[in-house]
Amino acid sequence: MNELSSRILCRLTAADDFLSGEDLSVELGVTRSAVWKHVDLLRKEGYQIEAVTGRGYRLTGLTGRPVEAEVAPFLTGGRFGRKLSYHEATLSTNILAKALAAEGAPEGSVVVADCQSGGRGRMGRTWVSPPGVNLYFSLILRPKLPSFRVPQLTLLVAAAIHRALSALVPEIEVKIKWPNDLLLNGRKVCGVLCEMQSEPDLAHFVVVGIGLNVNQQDVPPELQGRATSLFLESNRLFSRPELLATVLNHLEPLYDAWLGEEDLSFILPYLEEHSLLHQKEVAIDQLNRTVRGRVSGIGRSGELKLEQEDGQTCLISSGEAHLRTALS
Ligand code: BT5
Repeated sequence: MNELSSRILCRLTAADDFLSGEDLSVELGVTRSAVWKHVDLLRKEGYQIEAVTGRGYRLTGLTGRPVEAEVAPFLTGGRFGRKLSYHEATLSTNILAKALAAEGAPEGSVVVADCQSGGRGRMGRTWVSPPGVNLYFSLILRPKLPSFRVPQLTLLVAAAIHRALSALVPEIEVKIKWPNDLLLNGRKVCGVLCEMQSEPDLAHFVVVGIGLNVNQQDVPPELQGRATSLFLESNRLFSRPELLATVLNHLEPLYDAWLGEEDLSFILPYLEEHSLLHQKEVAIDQLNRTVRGRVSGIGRSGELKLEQEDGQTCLISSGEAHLRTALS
């Protein structure tokens, strides 16, 4: 959607009544025929806009796409999501957001796509991103903190998503799987990928990428048994704009609180309470080794506390965790 269409749509969604074409053209600094042309473009995108001579334009139907004008009415915070760029298709919202951040986009800016052709997970993995059903978005953050604190963000974001999902889908228990997954009934519904540009003493920016399976009705063969969606677990369809705003609304105050703290101590009880791995036997695959043990908690910087067979406790800061069965 182009800039002018988006601004007209934002004004129409915020208005309670008709907006005159004259007022819109003055406010946006364009001709009345430009306003008319962009209203027509919005209609072609699926928006229902009534036009009445002498009164102007009134919005009567939205599309349910996570564009700025549809997300904004649900936002409660001052920064996160207030600037939002929407793309029908892109390679990866994290790649777009990193380019925007490098150009100086402010903290809280969000990039959303309806689908991704190269959605990314950690360590070169792929995030399956079909169109029309899910949320794929990236949030730009500029924490004025030394870069060693940035890895804590992944679990902080997971906690915020957990709160958002628990509020919207109270009938289902949501679990956080260290370090970056959210699960419903043991299957992955959401993944977080944080990427940072920094110097040792200062993080320049962080891009927080979130993929959330919302209304997807079938799981692709390669993810059978491992992935799910909010729809598949609850049999309800969700508004993507409302869901996106709800995640941002929970994350903004949590992030602000974290900036004033030394570490994740303030949220550890919450993370441990909702952790899938807490007090479980696990195997953690790292680059060139697998570590086994029983999870006894989460460290202040977000590490997994693992009690090993020899009785020693070690702190694991990265890796892929698996619950151990009797055989593994
Ligand atoms: C993640 O990586 O879970 C991070 C995913 C972040 C995706 C978002 S979408 C918006 C933004 N732009 C991007 O390009 N990325 C971010 P990881 O822990 O490495 O998990 C990846 C693994 O999850 C894959 O190897 C699959 O096994 C599984 N997977 C892939 N697509 C999935 C999906 N749609 N739902 C559930 N599981 C999926």
